[in-house]
Amino acid sequence: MTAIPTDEPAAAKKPEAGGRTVVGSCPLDCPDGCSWIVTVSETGNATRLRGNPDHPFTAGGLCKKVNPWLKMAEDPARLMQPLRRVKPKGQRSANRFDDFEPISWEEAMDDIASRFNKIIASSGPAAIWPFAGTGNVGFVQGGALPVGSRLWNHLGVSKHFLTICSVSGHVGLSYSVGTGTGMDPEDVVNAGAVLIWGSNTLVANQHWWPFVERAGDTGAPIVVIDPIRTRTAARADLHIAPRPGTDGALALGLCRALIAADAVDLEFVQQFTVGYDEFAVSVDEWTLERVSQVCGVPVERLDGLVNLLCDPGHRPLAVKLGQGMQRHAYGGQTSRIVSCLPALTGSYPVKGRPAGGGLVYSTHAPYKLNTQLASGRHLGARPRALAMTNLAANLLELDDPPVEALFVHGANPVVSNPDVDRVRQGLSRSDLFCVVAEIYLTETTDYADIVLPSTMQHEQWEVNDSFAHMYLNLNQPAIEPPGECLAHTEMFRRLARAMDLDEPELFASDEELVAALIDTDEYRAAGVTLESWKEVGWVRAPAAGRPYQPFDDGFPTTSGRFEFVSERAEQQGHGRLPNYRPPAEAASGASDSYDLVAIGSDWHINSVFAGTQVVANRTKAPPISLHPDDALRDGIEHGDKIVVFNERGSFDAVAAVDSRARPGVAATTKGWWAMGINNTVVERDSDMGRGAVFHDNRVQIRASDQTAR
Ligand SMILES: Nc1nc2c(c(=O)[nH]1)N[C@H]1C(S)=C(S)[C@@H](COP(=O)(O)OP(=O)(O)OC[C@H]3O[C@@H](n4cnc5c(=O)[nH]c(N)nc54)[C@H](O)[C@@H]3O)O[C@H]1N2
Ligand SMILES: Nc1nc2c(c(=O)[nH]1)N[C@H]1C(S)=C(S)[C@@H](COP(=O)(O)OP(=O)(O)OC[C@H]3O[C@@H](n4cnc5c(=O)[nH]c(N)nc54)[C@H](O)[C@@H]3O)O[C@H]1N2
Ligand code: SF4
Ligand SMILES: [Mo]
Repeated sequence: MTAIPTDEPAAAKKPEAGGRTVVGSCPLDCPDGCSWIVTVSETGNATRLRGNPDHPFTAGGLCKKVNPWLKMAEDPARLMQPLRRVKPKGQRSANRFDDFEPISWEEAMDDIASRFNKIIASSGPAAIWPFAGTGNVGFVQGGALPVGSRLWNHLGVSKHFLTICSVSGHVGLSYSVGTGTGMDPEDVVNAGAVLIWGSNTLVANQHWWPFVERAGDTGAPIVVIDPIRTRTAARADLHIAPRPGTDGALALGLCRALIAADAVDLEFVQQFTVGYDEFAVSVDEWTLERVSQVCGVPVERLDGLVNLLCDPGHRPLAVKLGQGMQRHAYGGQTSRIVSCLPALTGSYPVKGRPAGGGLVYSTHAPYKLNTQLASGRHLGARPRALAMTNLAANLLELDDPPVEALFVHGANPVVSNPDVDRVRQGLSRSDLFCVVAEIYLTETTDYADIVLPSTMQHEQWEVNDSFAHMYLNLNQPAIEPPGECLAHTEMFRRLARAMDLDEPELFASDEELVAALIDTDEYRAAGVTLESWKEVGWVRAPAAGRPYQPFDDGFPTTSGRFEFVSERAEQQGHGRLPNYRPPAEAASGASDSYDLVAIGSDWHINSVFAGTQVVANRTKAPPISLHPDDALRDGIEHGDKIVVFNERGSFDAVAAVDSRARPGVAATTKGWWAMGINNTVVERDSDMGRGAVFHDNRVQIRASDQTAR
């Protein structure tokens, strides 16, 4: 297999330093779900972290974001004890720690318990909002269930919808495929062509790339559709750069072209789909000329893609559906449209067809964990659900009852949420009680009343799945937590005690919670026990057969088939047929403004570690890449200081004039704490699932008075 592209590939080959090794897993919101090995010295220190060479997807390498993990854990800025705010919210001292006083765990828990009890008595439990982010996406300590669910269910507080990441695509695909799980990404090695649509795979999903390359080695062309010439796009055989948010039009045009060229797999369509005839008529308006106008891509380039898709030698077709194109007003619908391409080309892994094509989006279906038991859903009902991406509106406008307390963990909304100026306003409310469990002081802890020091992954129990493979990783604590850091699970046990609760399920140990997750007939039948799992550290999800043939019994839709037409979509206001609508702000074609697209950085994942000295020593605040034609028009030169602004907010940056972004697009990366990119992003729901519209963002750019040159 092609080597894993990590910046330190030799690390895994160094001889063992001595001491014992503990298998764990990366907790970050990254599709790759790496399994890792921690070496622990005889004195109980973690001395080395490396990728697990035995894990089929990790294959021995981590990534440059996580390689310095142990350094991050020992950073002097790491939180080591509970803190209580002593300065006004929102004002930060030169030394962030000066805004707080250290307190004991007992004081912290008593403060939180008495405030929560007061709020419950006066306004009801719905006034409390547990706000879980993606800093850790595990099932025990992180945002997957999320952690604390047993307590939250028992109290009946507001439910948290983790809408910040991939929800629109999931809902969009539910109307056509019936699920977000379309194929085993490893099976891409058997693909006849790979279409990477709105994903910077080499950076955001790098452990999948070797599998893609293996398909390439056997002659499968690799196509990337992305308004930015990312590292992935630069490596592709064909790169199409549409205007942001116009992918639906492009996909409909490709469907029409396949139909017009008689290149549709009619046998598949007849046997496994519904609504094809109606769909075929509806796409007739999407000629390549029209697509070219809407997407801003020359017809000749589109022709190249059409020829490739029509070639029966390039099947099955594997489409990697990234998150880029769903972060728009009609992002859900776009995902639904793109899912039609593997259907028209007969590529989904159905009975009798080789696995190798379909959609790569999520891999959640085969895990089948007992989340019901682990989260204690039977312990109580939740009165309402609040969307993570509506934080500002929920803090500033919600009534009956208003949000009076937040318990934030693994989230940094002052960097990552949309409309950060309004988020700050909401968090500044003097009547809001805000608890943040963190590993560092962040832009968000500037608004915390109480800060709780969390353990990091190598110090805690955790269970992690992946959204790019089908192995379930077990993370075992390798070392004792430093200072007074506590696992989130322990925080919730202590909080339950401080609130005078006596429901026994609130006090389950971490190992009991881990065991609850695999307490199912399927895991039992596969012989997966906590003990056997501990030894290896990962297990292939029992429901993920090899090859993975999820549609052997039909598609999980109402009709049991892939649905080109969907009654349910029609009832829910999304149209009976897949249909294109332009984005709200992007792709306007106006020559006085840009579509701002901020994607994953090479150096950090979202805002995790992005404000630390370790990262600052390795990289600088990201520049804003502008196309040379745009820069020339606006009198901006490479290295100029610029101001990026719109009616919602502004931020300062440095321009990079290069050919990364297509004309009309300003490209940068997300997560850098001090930059304020999301000051300009609107807090608007996408069409499906209340997803965020991060890339549907029109901004203006001007040179600062003072230039860097
Ligand atoms: N190194 C690194 N890896 C990461 C992350 C990170 O921050 N850093 N973040 C992680 C997280 S949380 C997630 S959700 C995943 C996301 O990973 P991806 O699915 O790769 O999502 P994005 O980074 O949002 O955008 C991917 C690509 O979509 C392109 N794009 C933007 N708008 C459009 C559009 O309208 N149409 C098309 N066709 N393309 C568009 C962008 O230019 C970008 O190259 O990555 C994870 N991996
Ligand atoms: N403009 C723009 N904005 C975006 C996106 C985009 O593409 N463009 N992408 C969006 C996406 S895909 C996502 S997923 C969101 C992410 O947004 P969030 O879910 O808010 O995640 P982060 O901003 O990364 O913040 C995670 C926090 O968790 C902390 N943390 C890390 N590990 C631990 C731990 O073990 N315990 C605790 N308690 N804390 C920990 C980190 O220090 C960090 O402050 O951002 C979104 N924001
Ligand atoms: S961030 Fe992704 S690639 Fe890096 S170690 Fe974690 S799971 Fe692996
Ligand atoms: Mo994400």
